[in-house]
Amino acid sequence: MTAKPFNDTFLKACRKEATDRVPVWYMRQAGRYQPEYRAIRAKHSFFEMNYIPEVCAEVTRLPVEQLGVDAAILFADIMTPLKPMGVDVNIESGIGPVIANPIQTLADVQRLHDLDPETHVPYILESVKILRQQLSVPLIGFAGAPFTLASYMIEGGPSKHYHKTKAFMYTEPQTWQALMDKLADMTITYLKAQIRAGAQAVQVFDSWVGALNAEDYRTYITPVMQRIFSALRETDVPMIYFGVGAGHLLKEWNRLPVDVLGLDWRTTITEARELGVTKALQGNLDPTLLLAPWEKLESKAHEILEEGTRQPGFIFNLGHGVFPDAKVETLQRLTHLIHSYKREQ
Ligand code: 1CP
Repeated sequence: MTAKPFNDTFLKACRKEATDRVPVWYMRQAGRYQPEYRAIRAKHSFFEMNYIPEVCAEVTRLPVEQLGVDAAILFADIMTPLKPMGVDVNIESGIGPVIANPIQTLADVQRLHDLDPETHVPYILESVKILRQQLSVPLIGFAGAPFTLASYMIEGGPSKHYHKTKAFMYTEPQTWQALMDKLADMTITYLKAQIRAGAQAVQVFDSWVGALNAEDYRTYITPVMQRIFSALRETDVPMIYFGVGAGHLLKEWNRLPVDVLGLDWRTTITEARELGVTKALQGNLDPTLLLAPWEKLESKAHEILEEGTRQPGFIFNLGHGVFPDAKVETLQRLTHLIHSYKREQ
């Protein structure tokens, strides 16, 4: 069997180079909507799937083979590196991460270990190496951003309003800073290790940072994100920054040394461009449309393709992750639609 030629459309789009078709991948493209995933998950806990590189690689490859997407994202969670740092976290089915020892004091922050990827998460690096040999599309490594990780560590699990997190930030600014610094160190070290092992792009998930207004973002978050992306600039892989409901932060984000900004469905690509965003863009189909009639999904996907392809530097994705009740066939059909799209000149 001859190996497939390497498909670099995703990497080209990250660098704002012209591509002959629009690249696409989906956040949470590996997950419960796939019967094959559910069968593997029935045999292992979430973290066990991380610990066994062959399982991790299989689950990572599944959507590439099944959907024909243009990038793979390493199968892990933003919580994966926190466990060896001393965070007692479990992924509970139907809930998400649940933390038994939430952060409350400076002593709790100081007790967190520094991450040493080679000793703490060797299985992640091994999975990256295996995947690089198996894949003919780029492999995206990823990490959670400090605000989003802190929200789980302080709340003890998923949250709606992040009120404990924000109260902590306003009330204990020095402890908050210590926590941000610790998490930023981890993010940099972890992503650099993934890149050394072979990750060809990285995405930093700041899913919940949209809970902050622009002024608080500038005060409490910009410096730490600036530090993370500047440190990663030393590598030459493209960097993507994503958050949900963060349209009001786009001007701030556009000043960060990052290559691609991930949008959710609340901000259109045209609106982002009108705000002065110059980076490559990724997004932004509302994932609930995967559950809508095909005509509705098709017309919105078309609109996004037209907006996105007005200039080079566009990667089709959802505005957030695939829901467990989406259908594999819908994602296959959507991928085909995106790949067949030709812009009318
Ligand atoms: O294909 C992929 O994208 C798989 C790899 C992946 C990634 C990139 C998983 C597997 N999780 C993540 C990132 C992640 N995890 C984020 C950022 C992206 C996003 O906003 O969705 C966040 C916020 C988490 C935290 C998390 N882990 C949640 C969300 C909980 C909440 O606050 O609403 C959940 C449900 C998990 C568990 C999880 N992680 C990944 C999967 C497939 C699952 C479900 C596990 C299961 O089978 O029970």
